[in-house]
Amino acid sequence: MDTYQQLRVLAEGLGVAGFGVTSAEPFNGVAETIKARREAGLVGKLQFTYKQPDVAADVRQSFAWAESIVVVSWSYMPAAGSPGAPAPGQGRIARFATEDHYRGLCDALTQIQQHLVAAGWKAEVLVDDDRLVDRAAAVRAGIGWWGKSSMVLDPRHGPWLLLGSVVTNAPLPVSEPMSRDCGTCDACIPACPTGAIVAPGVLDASLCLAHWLQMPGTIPIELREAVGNRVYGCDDCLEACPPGWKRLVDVPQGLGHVDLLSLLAADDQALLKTYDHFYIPRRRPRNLRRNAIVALANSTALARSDGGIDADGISQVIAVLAGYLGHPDGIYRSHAAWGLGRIGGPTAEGLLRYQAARERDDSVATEIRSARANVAKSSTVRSTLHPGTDSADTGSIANEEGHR
Ligand code: B12
Ligand code: SF4
Ligand code: SF4
Repeated sequence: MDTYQQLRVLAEGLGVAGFGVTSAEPFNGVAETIKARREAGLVGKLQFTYKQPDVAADVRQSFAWAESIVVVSWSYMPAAGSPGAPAPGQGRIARFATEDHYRGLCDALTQIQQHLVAAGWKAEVLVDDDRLVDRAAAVRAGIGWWGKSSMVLDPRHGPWLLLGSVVTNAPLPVSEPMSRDCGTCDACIPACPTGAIVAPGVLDASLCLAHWLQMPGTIPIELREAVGNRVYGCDDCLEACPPGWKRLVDVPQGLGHVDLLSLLAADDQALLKTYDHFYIPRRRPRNLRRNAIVALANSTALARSDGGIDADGISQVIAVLAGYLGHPDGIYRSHAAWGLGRIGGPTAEGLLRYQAARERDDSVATEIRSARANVAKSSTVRSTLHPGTDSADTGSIANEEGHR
């Protein structure tokens, strides 16, 4: 068996979904596309491959000796399961992160690397690395095709794939790209809750929820309702993708749920331990709590409107948000203010009024004003449509102050 065959047999034995090889030549048009998207304002706050597009589109700039790129895909379904119906107070984690699904992929890549090194070649593993656009390598190595959602998919697994590569100086035979595309399907485009797929294959990351849930700072106010109960990642464009539907049946239900109140009560150390496999900038789980605040408010507001939560449940949520409204960190205060505005009711209004009088940070003060306007709007709508519905929420500010 030649080296290519040995690697293929090894990879398949390790359970990869797809295996292919491409040359280490630069990826035509990729650096230009990234630059054009940056210019057009489509990349949000992304760094990663967007930092140095010429490097990410040409592995030889990082590994001058590179001849070939061995690419594998790894399917995380059915292991990642399905979240099932949303429940009040429960957040959702996208399937690729329900556990560390990269582990199997990285183990397989490491064994491929070790095999090459043992045979006397140089080899480096690259996964989610700023020095390689993984999808460009996968498409050229014939692992799948570039979907209109911008995901790489294959006919057997749909888009439920993670991708990784081993760059080597071994001169391996290259695979043919797949002769498939999405055809007339465009199901992922309307499935996106924020309209982030602005044209086939073109993602506006500044509208993508997966992007905002990873990034530090403020989640744009106009996207927060669309965040729904998501805490990390978003799967809507993947779930809409017909080639992946067969992977959604007969999977364990109820995975990827997180109890939002517990998450918000946990300390940094506990969060870093539980969510070690998430991308957590500077190892500060602040984004995770910020996301959980937004998810908790959305989940409570929805449950309240369909009677899925009682007055005690609402008081418990408001008490937690009140704690974050008094937090020294302005990011928590602004998102908690928004959350209280989203839930509404006299207690929320009282808390917001109380904090408005003390707030020294202009951007948080603006958020509090807009949250109070939301409370006013929602109570007008509630009392018009359902007279008396605010009566369950009779808590006073004095009650809530005990929780700060
Ligand atoms: C930055 C990044 C993100 C950003 C931006 C995503 C993006 N679309 O670029 C954010 C944070 C939003 C993100 C989200 C997700 N990501 Co991400 N992400 C990356 C990262 C680090 C770089 C991606 C990159 O360089 N993009 C550059 C741009 C230019 O590429 P592109 O958008 O695909 O553009 C190409 C297409 O538009 C195509 N094209 C051009 N014209 C046309 C026309 C048509 C008709 C078509 C079909 C295509 C097409 O050519 C362009 C390139 O030249 C990679 C890891 C890596 N190092 O590569 C992971 C990676 C892409 N992410 C991954 C995953 C799993 C996700 C999520 C599914 C996670 C989740 N569930 O929340 C979502 C999916 C969102 C989506 N629809 O893409 C996987 C994707 C695997 C796969 N099967 O494709 C990767 C490869 C990580 C990995 N190692 O497995 N991600
Ligand atoms: S990940 Fe979610 S927000 Fe991003 S493009 Fe897909 S459906 Fe839209
Ligand atoms: S939903 Fe349809 S158009 Fe979108 S990536 Fe999947 S197959 Fe392609």
